[in-house]
Order: sequence, then C-alpha cells, then structure tokens
Amino acid sequence: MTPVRNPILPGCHPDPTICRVGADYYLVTSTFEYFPGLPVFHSRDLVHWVQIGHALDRPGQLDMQGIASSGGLYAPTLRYHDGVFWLVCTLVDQQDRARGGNFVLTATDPSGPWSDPVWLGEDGIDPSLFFDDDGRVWLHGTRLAREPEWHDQTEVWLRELDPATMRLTGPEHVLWRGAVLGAVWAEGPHLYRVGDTYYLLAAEGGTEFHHAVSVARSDSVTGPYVGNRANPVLTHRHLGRGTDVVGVGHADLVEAPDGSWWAVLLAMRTYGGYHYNLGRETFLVPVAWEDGWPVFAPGQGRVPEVVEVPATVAAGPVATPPPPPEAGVVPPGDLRWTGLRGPADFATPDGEGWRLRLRPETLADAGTPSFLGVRQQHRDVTVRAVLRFDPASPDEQAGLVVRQSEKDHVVLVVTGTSEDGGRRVRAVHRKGGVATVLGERALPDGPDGPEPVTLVLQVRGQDYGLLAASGDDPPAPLAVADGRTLDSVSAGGFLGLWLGVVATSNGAPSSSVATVERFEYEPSA
Ligand code: 6LW
Repeated sequence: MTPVRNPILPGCHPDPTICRVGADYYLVTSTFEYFPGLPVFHSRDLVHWVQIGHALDRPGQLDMQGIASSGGLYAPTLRYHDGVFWLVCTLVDQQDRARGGNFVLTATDPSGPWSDPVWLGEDGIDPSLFFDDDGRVWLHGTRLAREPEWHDQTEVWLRELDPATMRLTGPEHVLWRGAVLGAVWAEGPHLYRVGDTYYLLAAEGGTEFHHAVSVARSDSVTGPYVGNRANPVLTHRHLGRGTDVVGVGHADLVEAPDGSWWAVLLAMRTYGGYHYNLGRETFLVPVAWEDGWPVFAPGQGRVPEVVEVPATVAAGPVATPPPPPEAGVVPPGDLRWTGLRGPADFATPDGEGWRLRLRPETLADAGTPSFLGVRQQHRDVTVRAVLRFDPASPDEQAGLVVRQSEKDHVVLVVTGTSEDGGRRVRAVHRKGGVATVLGERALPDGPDGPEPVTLVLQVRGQDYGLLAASGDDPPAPLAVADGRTLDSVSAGGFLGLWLGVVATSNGAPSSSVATVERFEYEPSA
C-alpha cells in the first residue's frame, strides 16, 4: 500500500477527467483563460503524477482573446479508443459560434501534438464521450433545461457521434436532470458500461458549497436512467461550512488493472474562514461496487485525507518522479508556467529567468498582457523574483502579481516617477475593478545607477506579505494584502490564484524590457 495525501493535484485543477491505457493513467483538468490550456498528467500508480504536456499549446488552435476571466476552457473529458486519445471540451464565451462551444481534439500521443479542434455545434457545457462495445460513439453533455421547472435546472443530453465525420447524428435523448427534486446544475456527466449496464455519473448542486455526485443506471445507453436511491452518493454539503474540504463533486471513474475502481473529483480546502484561495483541486477517492452501484469512500462516506493505494493498481513498473526543482526555481520550460489567452511571445528565456517585453495591455484587460504565472498550490509559500528593470516613464511597471482575474489582483511593481525620474516600488490591490495603493516607497539608485530589485511575496495563510529591496539590502515589508478578498468566494468565478510576473506600459507604446533573473516558488515546510 502507498499512502497518498489528498489532493493529488493541489492548486487550481478543477473538473478532473481520467482514463487508463494499459499500465498508464492520464488525467486532464480545466484551465479557463490560461494558455497553454488543458494540462495532461501521467501516472502509473494513481499516486505520483507528472505533467507531460498541454492539449492546447499552439497559436491558432483556439481564439481566447477578449474572453473574460472564468470563461474559456471548461470541464474536459479524456477517453482512449483504438489507439487514439479523444478530448472533448467547451470554449465558453467565444461570441463566434463557429469557433466556440463544444469541440473535440485527438492525439495518438497524449503528450502531444493534439489536433486542431473540430467544433461540434451543440449548446451547453461539460461534454463527454462514451465508446460502446458495439463500436458506436455517444456524445453527452449538460445544458440549461429546454423546459425548466425551476431556475438553473439543467439537463444531460445524449447524441450519437459519427467518428469518421465528427458529426452528430440521429435523435437526441435527454437522460437526466439531477437526482434531487429542485437540483440545480446537473452537470459533468460521464457514461460508463459495466457488464451489460450503463451508468451515468453526474454532479449536481452547483460547483460550490452544495456540490454533490449522483449516479443513475440503465439497460440501454439512451435510457431511461434510474437514479440510485442512495443519491447523492458523495457530498460534503451536510458537513457545514466549517469543514476542511467542501464542494465535493464532478467525478470521473477509472478501473485499475486489478479490478479496483477509483474516482477523481474536485473539492476545495478552506482556510482562514470560508475561503479557498487554492481553488478547486483534484482529489482521489476509492470506489467499491455493491448491489450493482458504486460506493464512494466505502465505510467513510467522505473524501479521505489519506488514501491507501495498493501496488496492484499499477500494471507495470512505476517511474520515479523527477526530483523537485532545485531551491524552488521555476525555470523557463517548466510546464507550470502559463500566460493568458495566447502564446507568451513577449517572453524570451534568459538563463534561469525571463526577459519580458512590456506590453500596453494591463492585467485589467481580457487580452494577453505580458504576464506569466504558476498556480498557488500551497497555503504558505514564498515567491521571490530578482528583477532588472529601468522604467522609461511612470506608465511602465514590472514586478510580481497575485492574480484572480482582470478585476481582482494584487501587484508589487517597480515603476518610474515623473518628479525625479527615479524608481519606486508600489503595491496595488485592484479589488472588484477598483485600484487602491497599499504601499509605496522610493528605490534609491546604487553608485552605478539602478540596481536589481528583489521582490518577495510571503504568503502565510490569508496574509499576502509584499516585500522589496534594491541591491544587497534585505527585502523589507511594504504592505500586506488580505487573501480573503482574492478567492472566488469573494471575487466570484471558478479559479484559484496564480502567482507570477507582469510587465506593462499601461496603454502607452513601449520598447522597454524587464528581466526576471530568477523566479522562485518555495513552499514553507
Ligand atoms: C464546469 C462545471 C463545473 O464546467 O464548473 O464543477 C464548471 N463543475 O461542470 C467550470 O469548472
């Protein structure tokens, strides 16, 4: 047995989808407006997960320009059939219907390259694919109920997909509207076949506090589906807001080579009150079968903190994961780096760091500002960047960022001043779209002019300490931002926080460059 601590993928990794091919497990999660999108993870034992690529990593695959935060790439489903990996997903809020909505990608190697999207042209979100034993392929998904009986009632629909033409064919079937009378957002459906029975797994209650997992079954893929009398089969909503893990839902199942079953699902860890700055994370839950129904976390009925995974879930040798990068440096090329909505063609790798060309776009715009970041995956973490930057004007700024969205983020930036042309470091909190300066001070030049500046984000629970110094001085506190204002409970949306670097000229043309010599992400022990 190998004990694995939940969550298996910490930080913003919602809507997990999993499949197994022989000895290998693959998992993908949602990424919204971030680019590259849809990270692909690999494991041999369900315990150690290593990212092997992104399904959307080329310009031209998708257009996310103008899509506001928490739009973009929603819940994907990953399946394998006959030598090909299939990934279905939704691009939300793309106004051009020919390049938005539900789409399918394929690949023969899950680390890529993945195909360009084929747009499926159906309404709604959370598409999933089911390959039946008779060779037929079924697409299913969630949409607002056509004839709703209550607000936010959704329905799970099903149609056959012709894999040769990638077109939907035949009649449509409505399979499910949730287990509970009055259920909102029956979503994240996944169909499976076990023996001669079809199972429909779906979330309901909305992806927040009332989230839950329900299951139904049928003798025929098109239904009728009958719900389990034990529904919802997994939720934490009855535990109250004071519990440590909330919002359990959106599960996907996988069968191990030893015949054991497992679910991956999303949930949030609260701390510092009812806040979950790390976002919706991926958890692992054992599943047993009783009376023809799946039982989640048998004997416990809640997401275990630690899961004992038997060695028999691995069908082959388990690769030892690579050692964690030295001293917390996140070098260019590390798959944790993501930008916004498109390729980071403003950034050039430079040793352990980056040269960032300033862009007129700011973090408040739904475009591609000169921004690169990594998920906040630990509640206590220190991020440190050494910055070489000589701003040409007070409009020019570069430094660190804690990002929730266009409207909600905190920056710690080096900027120019109009009075004496000297540099200043400034902490600004943009909250609900309104910017407030949290602290500011001058950065005196050294004997040979402007010196490198060390910027530090010292995150301790909900206190986001912002420190700075130039030259060899020890970084000194400038301000503390309140993390409770930054998570999705306060700011809205679907995301956890990103920590990163930004370089902007605030709308003005600029040819300036900011060099981030090193970006370190160091969790506290
Ligand atoms: C996703 C929906 C949900 O499409 O949140 O967890 C939406 N549930 O299924 C965005 O992640």
